[in-house]
Amino acid sequence: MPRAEIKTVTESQCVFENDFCDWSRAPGSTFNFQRHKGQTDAAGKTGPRTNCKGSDGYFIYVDATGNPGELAKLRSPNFPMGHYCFEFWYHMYGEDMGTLKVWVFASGMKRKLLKKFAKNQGKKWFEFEARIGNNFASDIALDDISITPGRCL
Ligand SMILES: [Ca+2]
Repeated sequence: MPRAEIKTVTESQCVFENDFCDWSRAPGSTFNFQRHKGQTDAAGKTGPRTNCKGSDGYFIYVDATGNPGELAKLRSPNFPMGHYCFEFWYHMYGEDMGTLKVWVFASGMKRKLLKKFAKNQGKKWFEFEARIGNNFASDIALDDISITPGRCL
């Protein structure tokens, strides 16, 4: 499937109620995030029961059942050089929990873990990388991802 062209934007806010907004599957993925609402596991052993506001809205998650070790990567649109406030809600509950990383990329640079990222040259983008654990109790959920210009207040 051809990849859609990645847009350049100055801010992005997504609550996943209707779609994935500007977020897209990144190269190297073996699995997808999916939009969902309500409990992800009937027995309540993994995953959230509600969205991040405690209500019945949508969030996105990787469904660990039957998918051990899969890797789902979700890429933001591009952003011009500058400082941004990057905030998101995440939920990682389950005995076999995998890992969630957030990377920042900038053109002409190697990727860096976001928390260690300090300066950049040129446009940049962000990527979530969710690796499912060894068993079903490894759902990883995200919601309300916000990237806005300037520093976080
Ligand atoms: Ca939501």
